[in-house]
Amino acid sequence: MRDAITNLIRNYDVSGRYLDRDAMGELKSYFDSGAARIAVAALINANSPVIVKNAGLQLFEEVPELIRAGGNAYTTRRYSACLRDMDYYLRYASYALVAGDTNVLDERVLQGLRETYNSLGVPIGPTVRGIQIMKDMVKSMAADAGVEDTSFIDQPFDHLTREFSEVSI
Ligand SMILES: CCC1=C(C)/C(=C/C2=NC(=C\c3[nH]c(/C=C4\NC(=O)[C@H](C)[C@H]4CC)c(C)c3CCC(=O)O)/C(CCC(=O)O)=C2C)NC1=O
Repeated sequence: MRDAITNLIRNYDVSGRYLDRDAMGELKSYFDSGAARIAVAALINANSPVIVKNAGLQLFEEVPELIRAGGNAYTTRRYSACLRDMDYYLRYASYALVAGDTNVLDERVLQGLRETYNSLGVPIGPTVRGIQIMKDMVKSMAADAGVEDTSFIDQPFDHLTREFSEVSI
């Protein structure tokens, strides 16, 4: 598992370089956004059940076939498996936000997931949509809480959806 700092140091160490101006710039931007990253992680922690529940409701409203007979989230077991997956994405996104790096998502979430989803017929498009809905919710909560620049929140969610979308091609 890597974070913004270990990743940077690793890259410089590989080529035996001292930390130069570019490195200082990257470090500065990471530390400058540090307080906001922590604030958003705290927001997610305090609201995760609400975020997951409401994002699920919105997803099923947009794609009602999912919870009809024959849909992948039909039956209470699969409905809760779906919400549990959404909860995984949100929790790991909060780790990646604090780390400033998406490596934790590759290592802990995405590895092998394609095969699992394909074998169980879990549809990728609606999964991507569910992740986008959560991103929008977290961003608007952060804005309401006074976080001025919420653009850094995109990174982990977009990484998840990009990896998923590539998988579905
Ligand atoms: C922390 C990393 C991690 C992830 C990401 C993870 C995902 C994951 N989701 C699964 C199932 C599932 N995932 C879904 C999800 C959905 N179905 C839909 O229609 C929606 C689009 C979507 C919710 C948004 C469903 C319904 C199942 C159960 C499928 C089945 O058993 O038939 C399974 C199969 C085993 C199980 O049911 O527990 C795994 C491994 N497990 C992990 O350990």
